[in-house]
Amino acid sequence: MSFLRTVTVVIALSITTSFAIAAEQTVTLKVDGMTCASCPYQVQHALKNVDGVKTAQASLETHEAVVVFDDGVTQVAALIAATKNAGFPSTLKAEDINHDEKAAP
Ligand SMILES: [Cu+2]
Repeated sequence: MSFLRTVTVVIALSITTSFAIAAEQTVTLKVDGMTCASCPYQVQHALKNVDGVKTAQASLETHEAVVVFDDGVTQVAALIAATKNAGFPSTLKAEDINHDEKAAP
């Protein structure tokens, strides 16, 4: 629990220091444990239950979930926690955000 709390604090600090304006973000999660056609729906359902998530699209073929969310309301850690709690551990695969380092080659 203390690790989770530390992560939460770090995220909270990074939000207050680097996110002046809430924005829509799109991330791709690598999702483990999807084995049949209904699994992606469970993943999507779990993600869409997270406050701030606009859309979630999970794929059995790629084992990925693409999530659009408001970064002023939630963060990637909450998305990952949501899939994990639903039985599908996930990790961040790609982050499509407007950070400055993203623009650099
Ligand atoms: Cu399944």
